[in-house]
Amino acid sequence: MAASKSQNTLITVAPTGAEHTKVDVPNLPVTLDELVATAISCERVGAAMIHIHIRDDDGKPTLDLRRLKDTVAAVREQTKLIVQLSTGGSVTDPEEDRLRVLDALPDSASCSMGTVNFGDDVFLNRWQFIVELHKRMQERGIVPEYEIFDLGQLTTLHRLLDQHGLPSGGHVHVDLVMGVPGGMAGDTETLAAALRLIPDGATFSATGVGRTTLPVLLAALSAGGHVRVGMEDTISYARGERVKDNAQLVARASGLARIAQRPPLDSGQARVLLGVGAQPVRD
Ligand code: KMH
Ligand code: ZN
Repeated sequence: MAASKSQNTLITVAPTGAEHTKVDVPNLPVTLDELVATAISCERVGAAMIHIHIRDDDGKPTLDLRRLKDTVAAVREQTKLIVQLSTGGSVTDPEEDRLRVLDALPDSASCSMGTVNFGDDVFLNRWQFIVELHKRMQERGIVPEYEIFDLGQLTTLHRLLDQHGLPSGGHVHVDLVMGVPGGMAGDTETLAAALRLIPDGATFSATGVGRTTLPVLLAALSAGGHVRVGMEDTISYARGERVKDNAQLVARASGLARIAQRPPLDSGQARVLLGVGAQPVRD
């Protein structure tokens, strides 16, 4: 098995997540206006895709369909970014709400490949639920990003593709989410182990949670992979220094990608790479 190595780098920004609170992290983008402003600034410095979790009026995670649709429309209106909605939500979200996310018809959606301890919580992803997510994305023409929290989940991905076929667009793209307390470690050795299990021809992206951000970013770039950065995964920029905003993290990733001679892909190039259709034409 061999992951496909890419010449250039897809940078995904994950600006919000479901875990941090606005009280603890005041610069976290939680309103639609904040999210759109973040999307614009991150696209300017090299992001081609945005992985979105939304919040309600109290800043709490929500999977409200109306809000999700409005968010997809607003980000499409203001940027050319590939819009990826999270179907992971928060650890307490029921399966039917997570499935309903797909009715907002994003370009892409996350599809987690198994259950994992998630800090003090459990992020539950039953096999039947994974299959349902995969099939609904096939039906709706939504391109999945298979989220991998531990090595065995790559075996599950093979089982899924063997039994239920390729995703919409025909290309397999994996995101290794490393360094979650309860999941795989965020280091070069673990990344190398994961690469041996990635399906032939698939592309991969990696993100390191918390203090594993930089080791994972550098390892992924050196291995021909793509990267995800953002305040969903880390709120510290350096030891003792808080992240200023998401664009700061994207700009750092872009700079390192250029140093690695693998400059950022724009969103048009990223659409071709991932098999995501062109952005819908606006009325
Ligand atoms: N918030 C985590 C429990 C995803 O977006 O698909 C799950 C998560 C994965 O963030
Ligand atoms: Zn997420």
